[in-house]
Amino acid sequence: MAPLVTLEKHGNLGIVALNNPPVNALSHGVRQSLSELLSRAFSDASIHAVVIWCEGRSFIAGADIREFGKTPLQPDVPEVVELLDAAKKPVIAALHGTALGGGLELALACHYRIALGSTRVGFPEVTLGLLPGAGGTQRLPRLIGVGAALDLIVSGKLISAAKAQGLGLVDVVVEEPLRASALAFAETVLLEGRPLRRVSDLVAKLDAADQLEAYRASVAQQCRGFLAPFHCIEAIRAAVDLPLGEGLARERALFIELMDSSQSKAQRHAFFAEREVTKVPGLPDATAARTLRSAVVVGSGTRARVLGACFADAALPATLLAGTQEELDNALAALRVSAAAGAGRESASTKERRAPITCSLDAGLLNDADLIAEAGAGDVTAQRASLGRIGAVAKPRAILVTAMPYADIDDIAACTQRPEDVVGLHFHQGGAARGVEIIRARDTAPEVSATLIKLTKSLGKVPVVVQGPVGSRMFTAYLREALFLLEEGALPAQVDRVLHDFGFQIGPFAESDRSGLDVEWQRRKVRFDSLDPRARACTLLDQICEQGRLGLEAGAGFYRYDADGNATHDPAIESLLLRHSKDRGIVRRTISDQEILERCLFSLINEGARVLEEGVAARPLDIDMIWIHGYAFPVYRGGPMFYADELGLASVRSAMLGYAAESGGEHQTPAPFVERLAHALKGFYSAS
Ligand code: T1G
Repeated sequence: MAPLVTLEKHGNLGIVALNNPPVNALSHGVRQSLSELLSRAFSDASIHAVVIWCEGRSFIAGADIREFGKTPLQPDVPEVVELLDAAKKPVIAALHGTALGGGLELALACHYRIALGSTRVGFPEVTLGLLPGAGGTQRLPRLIGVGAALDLIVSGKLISAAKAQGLGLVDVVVEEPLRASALAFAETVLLEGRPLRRVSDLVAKLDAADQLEAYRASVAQQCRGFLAPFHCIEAIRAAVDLPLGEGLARERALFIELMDSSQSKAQRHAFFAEREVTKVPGLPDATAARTLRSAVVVGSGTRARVLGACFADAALPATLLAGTQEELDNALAALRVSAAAGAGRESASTKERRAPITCSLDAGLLNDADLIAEAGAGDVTAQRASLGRIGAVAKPRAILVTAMPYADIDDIAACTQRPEDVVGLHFHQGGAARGVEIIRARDTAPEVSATLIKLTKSLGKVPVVVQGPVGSRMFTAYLREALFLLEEGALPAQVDRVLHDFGFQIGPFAESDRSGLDVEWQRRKVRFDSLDPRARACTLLDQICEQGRLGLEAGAGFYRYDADGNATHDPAIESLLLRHSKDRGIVRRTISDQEILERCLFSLINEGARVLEEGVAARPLDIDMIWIHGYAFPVYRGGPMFYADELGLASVRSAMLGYAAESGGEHQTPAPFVERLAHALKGFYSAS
């Protein structure tokens, strides 16, 4: 195996090169060798300057996250950084790819930083529930100022080399080849006798006395519930208030607090789950995708436009196939409105690669399209008929997509007589969220799933391959329990507040109003006969929808909405609830926030257990990725299945049994999988 770190002499220069693919993470082995070879270079009198650079696609992307939560091994990253900081000869860091976290901290301890133009740098630790724990919170504000350091460290965002140069974080942006440019730069430093610019010698000053408090207030809303962003601010405060040594100690203490926190454990789980989720069991990585040059979306309504826009953003020319001239004109007008609304918000790369999206009445387009999505049919029967027709005219190997969130994919696939080409596609939150479900039928060809994974990943989405609708199914169980709580005495605002405080952006009722109550109502109607007696008798959704209160777009649902979409409590809903409970013979009671939280979450988790047991989702991480990236389940709780494991399934089970006894609902009866795991003292992840 190639050595992780090498030291090579080049004239009077020493080149320390790392080689730890794929991202040169600072694993224990790397730290040991780096520390040893740097010491050697520093003590070698024939070496007058040192260049640090990395082989492969990237400079150091930080500490090795896989080592977190395990017994720390020395030297740790701070030790290596302090070794560099103490260097008595010029050290130049040569950056390419991504220089992140501990890698950028290492570069900050060097005297000069040069970078290729394509390099991106940043401190993503906050996205792992951590903070830069190797001097980054102390050196960065000294070098680029408190304001810019707060933005970089609290946001976790990556910036370009050009922006970094503008901030003074990078000294020079160089051309390929990086190695030669770095050596040339080092020789210039020696030739010109440039000083050893130690960032540690600089001072961090506030731009205004209340700068940190003001910053804390400015991020309070977007960082609601998270620990790490506020620990970052406190660490940067230490850079201003304390000498470096004490500041580093304060940073370390704050870092360890976060490292030991359940939030960071959950966010690290989410980091690896997001990478694992596209390694689909039974779908070899090497599965070749089909070539897509054109897409036709049958339909012109919201769902069709969302799909068309996503395809176009993925550089796939898309045509919406409308049924009438009026539909076509309306679709074109709506596309213009959403394009205007989205203008300026999309990234430069999306804008650059966006393909055209058009509308047409020409059904002949179905004969040549590489991908055809059915997004016009209002119900399952119409969907079956439409895809049957499409299957008959589409060319061989064209991919046939159903966009109906709760359709039985195998039933739909059979209608086309070519089930191997059929797949379901569900962009969460109308494409606004990163979550996407790729729903494969029993006979869907592997390359069809691979093609949609590739397409949705190119959009920056997190695709999850499942054997049936997962997110919408679990949401229905979650909403059903919330509706039962309304029958028993709660009000929509109370339930939503409890789930909002737990960390969801919004609660189940505001969420349902936002996506439109007609979707859940339609689903209830389709499944009515299979519902259990309590669910059938809970007619709240029917009563509300029959009044035309279909949610935000209709101006009223569980809440009333003003022209700007702001929700207000509606006494009409409260009277409806009081009347309904009375008609059902239910004596309304005061329900605690804890009961509301547990009954809603445990219903979600319990349905997740059924989804796993039936094999609709293959792994608990599939469910966690759907809920974190599709339904804004708080990432610092790791997703519903991870959260359940952290609570302990035995205690989840006993709480559910308690609620089942009280409210008599079979819904709180633990699923067989929960029973088995709880008895075995296992969790969803230890079972998988
Ligand atoms: N440690 C361990 N493994 C890592 C890793 C890391 N830092 N970064 C990536 N990997 C693995 C990843 O799991 C995947 O593995 C493979 O590399 C390719 O990654 C002391 C405490 C660098 C932008 O948070 O953001 O430093 O799935 O698929 O899309 O203050 O990876 O192939 O088995 O994501 O090209 C801070 C995390 C650490 C950066 C590349 N650093 N990484 O994206 O590839 S904390 C980070 C990324 C720290 C110090 C603190 C991205 C990337 P596998 P990938 P990519």
